[in-house]
Amino acid sequence: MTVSHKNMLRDALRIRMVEEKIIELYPSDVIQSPVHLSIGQELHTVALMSLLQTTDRVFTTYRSHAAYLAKGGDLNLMFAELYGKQTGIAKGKAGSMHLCHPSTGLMGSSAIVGAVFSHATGAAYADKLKKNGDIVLCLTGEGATEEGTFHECLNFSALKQLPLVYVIENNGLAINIPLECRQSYRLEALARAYQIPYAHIEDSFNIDTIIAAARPLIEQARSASKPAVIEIATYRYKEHVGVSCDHNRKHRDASAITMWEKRDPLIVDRDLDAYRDEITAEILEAVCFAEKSEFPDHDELLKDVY
Ligand SMILES: Cc1ncc(C[n+]2csc(CCOP(=O)(O)OP(=O)(O)O)c2C)c(N)n1
Repeated sequence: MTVSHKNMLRDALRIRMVEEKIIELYPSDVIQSPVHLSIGQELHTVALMSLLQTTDRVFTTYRSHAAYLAKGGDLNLMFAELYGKQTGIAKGKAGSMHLCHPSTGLMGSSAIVGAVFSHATGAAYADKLKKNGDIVLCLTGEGATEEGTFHECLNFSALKQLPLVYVIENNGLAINIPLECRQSYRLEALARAYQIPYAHIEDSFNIDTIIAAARPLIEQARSASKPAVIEIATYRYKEHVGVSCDHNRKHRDASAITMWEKRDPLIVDRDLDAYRDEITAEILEAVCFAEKSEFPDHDELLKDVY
């Protein structure tokens, strides 16, 4: 295993452990925000972000913890935001669903399904006009591709040849509705209809496969200003929103999680245990920072709000 593979696994484990801490804290109500956990979906996010530069910009959804941390977002500011504190990344106004960290390129996340397609497409258009060599990555679930804005953005980004990669995390569920009840199209055919290059990543736990599929499209977005669609088959371990499991409900097969967990490097690779103490210490420091921080004053309520 290469050093960079080890670093990616470590970074993915860090995201997993941050969310495990959120699960532990959640029943105490100190976290003042709904949470949509990425557990199961961390490794491909880290691998994709490793192909970006700091000035490349990322837009994502309410399921934002993995992208925020993988793009370099500050952990203290994230926990303070989840706690609703003044020191949070958005002074406690954003919560988990709207994390952002512009200085490292995480421009925004949105609870409105599909909204970030147009934000990302606009940002990529700006990059193209400025000729700054940066690219934009837009990370959403497959359910969001059912929104009309996705189709408009594909058309616009193909027409203007924007430096933009749409990454679609296909976890097979939108809340609790399975894919086969929702979509009449295949994403590949849709991308090809707009003459946009497409790659499918079948194994979201295999760093080599992810990098091999994504690198050419990301490089092409940068060097030749071309849009791309990357679809990743993945699995969300927890319920849509909240910290519990939903495998006891009817909408998914309870045996599937065992299949994913058996192959999950963050569970089966015991070498990663070497990183746990150091990550735990970092997380405890961030929680402590959040706990010691003040809540915003009442007169902050309408500041920075448009
Ligand atoms: C415009 C809009 N419609 C509906 C919703 C309610 N909603 C929230 S999440 C979600 C499912 C999205 O699924 P997907 O895009 O696959 O992402 P995942 O949650 O699986 O990451 C829906 C329908 C919303 N937030 N915004």
